[in-house]
Amino acid sequence: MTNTWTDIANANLILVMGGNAAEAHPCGFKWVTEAKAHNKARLIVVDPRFTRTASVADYYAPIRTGSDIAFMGGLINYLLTQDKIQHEYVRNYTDVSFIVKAGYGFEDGIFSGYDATKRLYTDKSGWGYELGEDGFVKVDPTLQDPHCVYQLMKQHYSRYTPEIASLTCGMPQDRMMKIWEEIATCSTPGKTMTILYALGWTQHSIGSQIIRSAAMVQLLLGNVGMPGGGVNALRGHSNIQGLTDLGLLSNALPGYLTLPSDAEQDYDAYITKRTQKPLRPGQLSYWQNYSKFHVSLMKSWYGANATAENKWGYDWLPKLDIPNYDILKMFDMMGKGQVNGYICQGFNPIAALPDKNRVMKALAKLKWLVIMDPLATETSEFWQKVGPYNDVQTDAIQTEVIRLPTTCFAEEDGSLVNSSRWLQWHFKGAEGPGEATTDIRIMSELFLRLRKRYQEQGGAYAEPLLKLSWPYKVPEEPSPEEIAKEINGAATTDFTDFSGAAIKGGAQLTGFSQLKDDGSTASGCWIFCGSWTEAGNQMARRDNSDPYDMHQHQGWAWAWPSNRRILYNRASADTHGNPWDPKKRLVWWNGKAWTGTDVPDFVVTSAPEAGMNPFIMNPEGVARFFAVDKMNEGPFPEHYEPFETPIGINPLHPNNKQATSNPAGRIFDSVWDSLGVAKDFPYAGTSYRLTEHFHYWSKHCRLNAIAQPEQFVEIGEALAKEKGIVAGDRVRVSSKRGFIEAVAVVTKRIRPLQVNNQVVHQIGIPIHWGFTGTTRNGYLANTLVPFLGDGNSQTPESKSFLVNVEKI
Ligand SMILES: Nc1nc2c(c(=O)[nH]1)N[C@H]1C(S)=C(S)[C@@H](COP(=O)(O)OP(=O)(O)OC[C@H]3O[C@@H](n4cnc5c(=O)[nH]c(N)nc54)[C@H](O)[C@@H]3O)O[C@H]1N2
Ligand SMILES: Nc1nc2c(c(=O)[nH]1)N[C@H]1C(S)=C(S)[C@@H](COP(=O)(O)OP(=O)(O)OC[C@H]3O[C@@H](n4cnc5c(=O)[nH]c(N)nc54)[C@H](O)[C@@H]3O)O[C@H]1N2
Ligand SMILES: [Mo]
Repeated sequence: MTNTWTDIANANLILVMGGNAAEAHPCGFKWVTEAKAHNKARLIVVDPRFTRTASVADYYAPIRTGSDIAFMGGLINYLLTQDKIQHEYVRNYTDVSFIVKAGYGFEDGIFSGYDATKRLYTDKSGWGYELGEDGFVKVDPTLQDPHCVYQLMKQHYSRYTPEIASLTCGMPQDRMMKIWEEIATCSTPGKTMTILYALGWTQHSIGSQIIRSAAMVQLLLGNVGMPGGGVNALRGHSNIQGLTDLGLLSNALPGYLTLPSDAEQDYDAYITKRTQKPLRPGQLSYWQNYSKFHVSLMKSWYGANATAENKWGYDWLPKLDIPNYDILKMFDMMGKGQVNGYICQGFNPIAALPDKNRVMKALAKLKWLVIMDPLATETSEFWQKVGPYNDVQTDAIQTEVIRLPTTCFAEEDGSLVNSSRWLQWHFKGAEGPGEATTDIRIMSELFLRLRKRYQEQGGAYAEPLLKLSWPYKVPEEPSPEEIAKEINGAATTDFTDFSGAAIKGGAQLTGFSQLKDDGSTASGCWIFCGSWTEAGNQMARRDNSDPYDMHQHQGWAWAWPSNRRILYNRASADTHGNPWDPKKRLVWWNGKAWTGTDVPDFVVTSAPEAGMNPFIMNPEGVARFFAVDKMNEGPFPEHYEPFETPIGINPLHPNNKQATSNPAGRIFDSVWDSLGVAKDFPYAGTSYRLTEHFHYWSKHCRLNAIAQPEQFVEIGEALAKEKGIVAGDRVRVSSKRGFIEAVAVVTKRIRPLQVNNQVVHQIGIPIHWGFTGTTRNGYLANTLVPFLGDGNSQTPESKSFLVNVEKI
């Protein structure tokens, strides 16, 4: 989230689109209720289904899965043509006046630089700003230059008329206009809209671009950095925010630092590339501190072994031979027999990943599979035949499965990072049962045994293991406190920090501005620096007071970065440093410094006259409508159809087949044959969760199993009638990849939509059933979903795929 859960209470308008917060985030949803009750906020919900969130909305409109960019593009066009934008904000805090390189182009759905055989934009050289001889961006403050971002954006979205948007989304035009008009009222500085989204936006082959289009809307309205504004990802598992923060993706390092590629063997070049100089005079470009964060990380991992002479152990970092080893790539390799063993920790891939049958075949190619989990999961049992639900030939599977039972979060101390970026400490509630041991212990013992083996016998490139620092009191089981302190970071020696303060060697650091690149500081994750200081564990704080009545709660837990609750909050004040509206005050210039109800996201001594801009993580200091070369399918979001489209063409590019679905989506050659077409599978399937279950493990709990005992699918009344299906019938839902059977729930909550002059029916498929646990056995919903994903995040397209439905 750019903002925080509690800040939703400051919103005037709440748009829930691409998520079902009342159901999937029932606890956080209370802040929506709070905004409605005490701020007279209005709630708009846009979802293919009339959800539990929709049931408490002021206004609801249906949308076809996978078409949100058409809606957002139409909205951008509406805001620009009706002049409903926050002018001063847009002019000063965004890139509208920047001149784009002459090489940038867009024709019939394809941006410049596309290589159709590689299905990638291999030449992104035109996707950037024009730089002057002084090294700074060229601008046209009049916004008249046809190649400035404003004109290019206006031109790009002029195609998204209300007619084409409605035709693509299946949302009636009058309903669409009603929502656009209401959103447009938030372009006045005193009124803010917040957007809450989750998987309804991410689980698409164009998911990242949907979210970008929402960010563009919020920038046009001047709603980023504002109380009650922002673009807010409601995250999933209790610590999934922490997972990305700590760099657990294949191409990441902690704190959003990045792993080098094979081509980056030279340490100095690696650092220089990531240390971008400011692109505007007088601007701060915060990533200029990259080397301080990186060296502190290496000192944290390798201790005294990381020295200036060995470039802080740079050679010990893996170098990527391909951009990333995401989960689709790993299972594709596994399926090709290129993976011997797999350690599966707190993950149930056969249930969670798309195309269950493909995943199962891949697991069967492994020599060994280690499962670290408190439960017997579908993945640990993948080799067992369980009626029709897991139809395998057990004796043909040779994979050796080893189960290592772990405790779960409630059986250990530790911290979780929630959607608000709050690190909250939690305390052990019970001892784990039986042989269960903590994940920390299992991983530590594995490491110690591997290290011993390498020490005794040597081996290929042992240094990364042998040089690791392991300073814990009990090496077999470091305590959560020791690890948390290490992640915060400490001085490795006496030193003087940026403010001139003398820091004693061994002292816990108070914040990332103290980090240095000369080896005198260590920090396992720079953005967490400040979470465990000499003053103690900040994550365990539970002060609920709200002195400014702005719902910021600075004393509750600890938020990264620097206990800041709202990112980019400098943008909540105008160019003179005054809040855009006194009721929406976050930070302001008091004549000497930036101060406020939140920790300023800025250089506190930089006076407004100095002209430094608010978005200090970008070298140009402003927010981008034009994504330069950061996205894989183009600088402006463009609507593409799901890979399995119920209408067969992209209404925006009916004559260009190449632009039907995301030209840079994540798909492997072997997958094309497993895709279905509307002739055979006419309905748009979408999968989702229910309050009563958590994925695939709450079905092991008796009470949850009682609350939702049996697998079902949701079918609209009109389609049910057409198919002769009545509530309670058993139906078969099939895709090109397989089928599931379940009870039919016939409902008014899913209506047929008019899309591109044809009727599209949508089928709702909850995800929670499987063949372990105490609910009735069911089929894994992911039997149906295609094995492909988003062009940037590689997230599978679990929200839009083609199915057929038959009564059994
Ligand atoms: N009770 C419970 N809570 C959970 C979880 C759980 O399993 N159980 N899981 C947690 C996890 S890990 C996550 S990631 C979150 C997910 O949280 P959510 O994303 O809110 O959950 P979902 O039910 O997957 O899907 C959200 C909604 O997106 C809609 N949708 C589908 N396609 C589209 C589309 O193209 N456009 C739009 N606008 N909407 C669309 C669906 O109809 C659905 O109502 O929930 C978390 N919370
Ligand atoms: N079709 C479709 N597929 C989806 C989705 C969808 O909406 N539609 N949603 C996707 C999303 S957003 C998600 S997050 C995934 C979820 O997919 P998974 O993360 O694979 O699902 P969970 O059932 O939450 O599995 C987590 C496992 O962690 C175990 N566990 C709990 N605590 C601990 C612990 O402390 N240590 C260890 N080692 N294990 C522990 C649990 O017992 C459980 O087996 O599914 C994805 N798949
Ligand atoms: Mo998730």
